[in-house]
Amino acid sequence: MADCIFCKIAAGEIPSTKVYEDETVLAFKDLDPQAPTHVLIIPKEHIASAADISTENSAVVAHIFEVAAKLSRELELDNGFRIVNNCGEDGMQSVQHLHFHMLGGKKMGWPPYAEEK
Ligand code: DGP
Repeated sequence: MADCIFCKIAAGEIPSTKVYEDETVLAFKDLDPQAPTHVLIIPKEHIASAADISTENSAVVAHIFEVAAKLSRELELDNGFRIVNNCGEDGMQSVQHLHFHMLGGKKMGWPPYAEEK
């Protein structure tokens, strides 16, 4: 997608601090980290959000979780981590290219939402 910032990062047109890359997936450090370790894992293919995952494109999502498990060892998140996907307006998704936040290095709060139900 021509005007998608994460497509541009995947294509190397916008710089990022990469922590993992293969043919279908890229992981890089979040610009605005919310934990000592905060990595974004994205498919290189443009998928707008979790609401657009289908039988045709879901294999990359399984691969993203394999990559997350590998990264958890490399990034020494032995005590655990959290994977977050924000989807759509109510989910507070700000970049319209599917991405999974991988957060670790501290004890997380729960529940994750700040507003009243
Ligand atoms: P979300 O709210 O779930 O759509 O999260 C988008 C995340 O993307 C947010 O934590 C900040 C991060 N981000 C936005 N633009 C850039 C960028 O150009 N580079 C990097 N590394 N991260 C970005």
